Amino acid sequence: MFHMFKSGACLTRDVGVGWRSVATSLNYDRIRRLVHGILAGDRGALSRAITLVESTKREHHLESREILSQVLYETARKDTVPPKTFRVGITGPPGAGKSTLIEALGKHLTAQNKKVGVLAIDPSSAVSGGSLLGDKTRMMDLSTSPNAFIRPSPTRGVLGGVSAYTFDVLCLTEAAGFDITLIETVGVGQSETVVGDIADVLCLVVPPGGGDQLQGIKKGIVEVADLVAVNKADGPFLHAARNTAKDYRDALHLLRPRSDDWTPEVVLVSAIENKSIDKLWEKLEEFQKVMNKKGIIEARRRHRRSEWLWSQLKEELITCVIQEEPLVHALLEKLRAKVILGEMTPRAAAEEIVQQMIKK
Ligand SMILES: Nc1nc2c(ncn2[C@@H]2O[C@H](COP(=O)(O)OP(=O)(O)OP(=O)(O)O)[C@@H](O)[C@H]2O)c(=O)[nH]1
Ligand SMILES: [Mg+2]
Repeated sequence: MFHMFKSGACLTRDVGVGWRSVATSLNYDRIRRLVHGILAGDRGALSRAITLVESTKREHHLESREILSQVLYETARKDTVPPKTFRVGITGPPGAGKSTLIEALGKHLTAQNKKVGVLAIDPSSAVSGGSLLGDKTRMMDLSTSPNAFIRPSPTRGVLGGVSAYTFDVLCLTEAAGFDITLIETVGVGQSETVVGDIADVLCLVVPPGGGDQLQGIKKGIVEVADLVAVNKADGPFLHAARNTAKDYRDALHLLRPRSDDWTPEVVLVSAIENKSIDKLWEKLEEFQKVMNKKGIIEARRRHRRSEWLWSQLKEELITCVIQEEPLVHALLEKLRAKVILGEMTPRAAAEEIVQQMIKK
């Protein structure tokens, strides 16, 4: 059932046929051009490669996998410890000003000649079409900078699949030299843990509001935040923003910090008026410095890569083998009925299915 990979011979699957090894004629010229382009920082090549990653066509998927493996080979050779790349997760409730803040922070960084990538993970996009187009227009100024690369990440509707998919895009943007990545996600439900899987630091953006506001924000997000930015600290909102900042400081004070090396802080900012954006970046950089000094960012990345392997393997096995192997699928349906009726334990059913798969 399992085959070795060789260039041009890839593991693939055809619906209803199961796993098989086929010699696929990939467009190696295009692959070579794109890999060179990406490594040289060519944004056009980067965009085209990301389109291949996003494509649902089989040959595009295989090409993107080849591009990624070549790009990773090159970047891994040049990788430094601690990593020079920095992945900043920006989460928070809808309308808190995340996109506006990313634009302000992005402009602050590109003005210093830093290269910034912007990715958006939008768990709602699969259902509603999402607000990604809106985000792109909101980041109009930043998107014209040659030092910025903005790419919304459409999700495939499966939260578990988001991080690995976005991770592929991240590998490409970093290989193209965009060392700082700002990743936006709406802090509802599970998405903040998804961004937590990718980001080195998590910044929670909140709008001004009374105590009720704080209650409305999932406690879980506050627990995993490394920094809280109270946005819209301007005009008529200034007073409320100061109160909100105090509420968060009090709340954070009661929580046990996630790391012994970092105590989360609250920063008052105004993305629209560009106030304290420099201070926010200073704090983020301080986090990076402190964590890198102890090797924590690299250690966390390694741990997560290993975790991803397991979750991807599970996902691949389930979709590729069970769903597309008719016999195993039929067995699954049969045993599922027994499990539902309580005639068989889920564990025994799973074991029997795996035994069948191994025998094939
Ligand atoms: N007064 C004020 N308004 C702001 C500020 N930042 C953002 N806004 C406004 O808040 C609204 C939402 O801003 P966005 O940046 O789209 O917020 P978001 O968190 O990205 O929203 P979603 O992506 O839809 O969750 C817009 O009308 C912004 O103009 C700020 O610093 N001050
Ligand atoms: Mg937004």
